[in-house]
Amino acid sequence: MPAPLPPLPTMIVGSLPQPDWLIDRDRLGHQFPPRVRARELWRIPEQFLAEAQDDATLAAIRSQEEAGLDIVTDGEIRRESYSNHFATALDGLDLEHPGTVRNRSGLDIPVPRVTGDIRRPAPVQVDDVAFLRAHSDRAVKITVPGPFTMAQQAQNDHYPDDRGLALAYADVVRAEIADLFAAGADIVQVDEPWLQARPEVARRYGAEALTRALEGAAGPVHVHLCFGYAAMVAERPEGYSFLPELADTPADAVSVETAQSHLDPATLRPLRGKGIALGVLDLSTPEVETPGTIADRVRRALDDVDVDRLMLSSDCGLKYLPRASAAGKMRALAEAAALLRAELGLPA
Ligand code: MET
Repeated sequence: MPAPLPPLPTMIVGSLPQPDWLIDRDRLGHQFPPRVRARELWRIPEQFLAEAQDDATLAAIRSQEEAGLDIVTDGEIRRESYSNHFATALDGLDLEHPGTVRNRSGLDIPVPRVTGDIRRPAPVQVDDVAFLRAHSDRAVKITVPGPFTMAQQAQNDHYPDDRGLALAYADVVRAEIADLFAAGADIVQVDEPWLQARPEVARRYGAEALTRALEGAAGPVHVHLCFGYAAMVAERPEGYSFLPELADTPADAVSVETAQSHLDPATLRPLRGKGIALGVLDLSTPEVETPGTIADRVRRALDDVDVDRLMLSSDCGLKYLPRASAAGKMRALAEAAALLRAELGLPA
């Protein structure tokens, strides 16, 4: 069992930069993250790929530990994108003849075409979480794409309506969450960035799909919302278009970006009672901010969130940063937490 978490525990949203020797990073982040399979991006021949991914994952785990983070992830190293790894492992899809969807940058992107009932033939990330559990004594978090986001990143040629598709995704996510906790996850994070990208649709069935996916979870589930990777989405709106709606879902904590969006922390008030994973690392620049700058971003929010339920995180995944910059930012985050604990009289 990992040691109990300190106050203001630190972590990242999930991904870390993958090594250049493992995957073609130029093509990976060229336009938009892959939504269908993208085997051609990996630089390692099939027979050695799993071993190479394990080795790179180990490096990702160690870099978080060395930085001093309290909760570690697998860096999402084995995935081409945060969502396609899980989404393309499901049944009910025609991946050979993809559909298209317009993403939040206005680009038409190839996505899985749903042609039958969405089912999960086998657990998808259980081995990943078991590997993580086996290689770190710290608390471990694993991420899965959320049902609403997957439904938006698919072309529905089967279900009578998109709500039906989202609810079908919710059932497979719920089953996966159960397996991930059973395999040793301390926290499961459900990534739902499209709740923010498609707020009108989200208001119709986003909370319903999420609630169905989280029902009966055997441990703490975080829900992450953001405005997209800085590498692909430059524009940061003033505030979240979908956030108070999460108050009535069973999410234990909500993960939001505040560094790049300069989010007004008052926006978080309706979520009092839930944990908040506050994104305080700006990923729009490789420059490593000082612990003092990060601590200021946290101080801004202290009147609006419960300090005993506050966690410090990155705005989004660190996937598209240079590796050295990601390492520096994680270290600065851990140092900012130490500084704040001392200032607030909290145990280290
Ligand atoms: N868990 C994902 C990551 O860390 C979240 C992506 S949301 C666009 O990259």
